[in-house]
Amino acid sequence: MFLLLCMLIVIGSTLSLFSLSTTAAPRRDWIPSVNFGGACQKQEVLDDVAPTEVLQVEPWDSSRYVLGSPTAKYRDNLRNDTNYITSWANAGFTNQFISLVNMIYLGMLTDRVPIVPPFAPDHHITREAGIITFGEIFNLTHLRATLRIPILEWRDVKDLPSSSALQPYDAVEVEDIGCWSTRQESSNSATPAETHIRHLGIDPSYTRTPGYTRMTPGRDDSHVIFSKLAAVVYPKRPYRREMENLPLMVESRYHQHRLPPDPQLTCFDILYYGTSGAEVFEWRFGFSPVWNMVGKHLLFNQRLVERSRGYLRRAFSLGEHESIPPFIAIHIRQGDFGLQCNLPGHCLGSVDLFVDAVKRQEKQLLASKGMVVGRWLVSSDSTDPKFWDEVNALGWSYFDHEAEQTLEKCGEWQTPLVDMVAHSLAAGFVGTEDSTFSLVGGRRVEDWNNGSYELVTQH
Ligand SMILES: Nc1nc2c(ncn2[C@@H]2O[C@H](COP(=O)(O)OP(=O)(O)O)[C@@H](O)[C@H]2O)c(=O)[nH]1
Ligand SMILES: *[C@@H]1O[C@H](CO)[C@@H](O)[C@H](O)[C@H]1NC(C)=O
Ligand SMILES: *[C@@H]1O[C@H](CO)[C@@H](O)[C@H](O)[C@H]1NC(C)=O
Ligand SMILES: *[C@@H]1O[C@H](CO)[C@@H](O)[C@H](O)[C@H]1NC(C)=O
Repeated sequence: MFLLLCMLIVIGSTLSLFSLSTTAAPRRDWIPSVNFGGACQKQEVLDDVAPTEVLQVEPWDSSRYVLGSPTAKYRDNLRNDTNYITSWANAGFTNQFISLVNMIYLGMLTDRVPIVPPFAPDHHITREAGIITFGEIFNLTHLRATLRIPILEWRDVKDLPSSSALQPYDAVEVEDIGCWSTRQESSNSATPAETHIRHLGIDPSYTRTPGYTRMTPGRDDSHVIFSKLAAVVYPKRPYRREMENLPLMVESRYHQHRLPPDPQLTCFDILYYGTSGAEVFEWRFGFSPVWNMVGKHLLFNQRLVERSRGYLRRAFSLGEHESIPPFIAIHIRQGDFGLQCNLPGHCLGSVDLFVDAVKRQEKQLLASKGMVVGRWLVSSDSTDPKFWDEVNALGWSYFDHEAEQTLEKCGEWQTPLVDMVAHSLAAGFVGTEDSTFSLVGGRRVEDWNNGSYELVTQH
């Protein structure tokens, strides 16, 4: 972002329109003071313009990084002095979340302004659910101010159907673009992300990221290393090893064009498998740079938090204004995990498997904070009545989404969101091994509530 700040300084000192907060503003110390005498003093005076005379525009104010209101073609709204990054995503909500947060992180490494797409239906959510934008769920104002970088959404750039559109997949303008695919070498197609691409109105051709960006050389590795991707897509003097004559991987689906990767708007099919290079699926570990630097600063919008507090009060039979006592959230991932018994931890187990872990969390909260837990909230994607009977038998609470009519009133995306936001309010958390829905819930409890979490392996 350094270059962009400098640009603002120049504008600021000529028009006196913008001022930067003192910590962000580089002083023009590099201008040699010898032989300039009075000129340098004049510069100092300019730098110290009284705050009342200037309009405060933070450098991360994202409206500065598009030319104006959303346009029919995204390309007509990009600034010719700015570089951008975007990606699509696939699978369930949390898988998409991880992909998009990984993309924002790669934007930070490459001085590129992230353009965040909405969540779009794939597994778990039907096409009819339509899209839901990132900023409707997460507080981007807070994220921009915390990271001190601009972050755009696609809806800021291109005129797109809104979240309430019933068929948001027919963009008026379909634009050609060359993108990168992180797909492993044994596959000849990019990750489809069909609903994203249809919604955004883009028709990408793909070039596979160079072999050296992989965690493990070989044909079957999907994991790509952030710093190596950054070296390849950095706007100035990118690293060119293995870059010359990279073959096109797949031509575009609609127009059959064969564009090489776009230098100004770098785009990836997905970045779910991004890693610093230390480990695969790095969000599992305390050191995860993406979680620590970006993910944990993505707070839910206040309206969603208030809504989940309401659900908690009703589930715990509390009055409307009663405060919610410390509780343990328990996420039991079922659904398609039951169809994947060959994968470790993916067979469905009984609710009893979670009892010991819950007891350990209670003990720890008592020992470390003297906190006595008297409420438990279970959430799951299970639709099996026997499962919910077992939960009842343990005296644990759950949201009655049927009685609340969450789906009917709020739409398909909101049922998991109500549950997810409730998880983030817990004092302790027990989830399911290998579920990212659980993992990210646990990490929020750890970092936002100073709690702890444990993931249970189902067998
Ligand atoms: N409402 C609700 N939906 C869930 C729950 N657990 C899983 N799901 C659904 O299943 C999806 C799982 O996909 P994802 O979020 O990527 O997490 P993962 O597959 O568990 O790693 C979620 O996004 C939800 O749509 C739950 O406790 N409550
Ligand atoms: C960049 O855009 C500005 C106005 O938006 C224009 O004045 C300038 O000529 C453009 N520069 C190039 C290199 O196209
Ligand atoms: C977003 O965060 C900002 C600053 O942290 C806060 O003032 C604002 O109320 C939040 N907005 C929402 C919708 O939660
Ligand atoms: C966080 O919890 C630990 C115990 O688990 C406690 O010792 C510490 O004081 C807590 N920190 C804060 C800021 O509350």
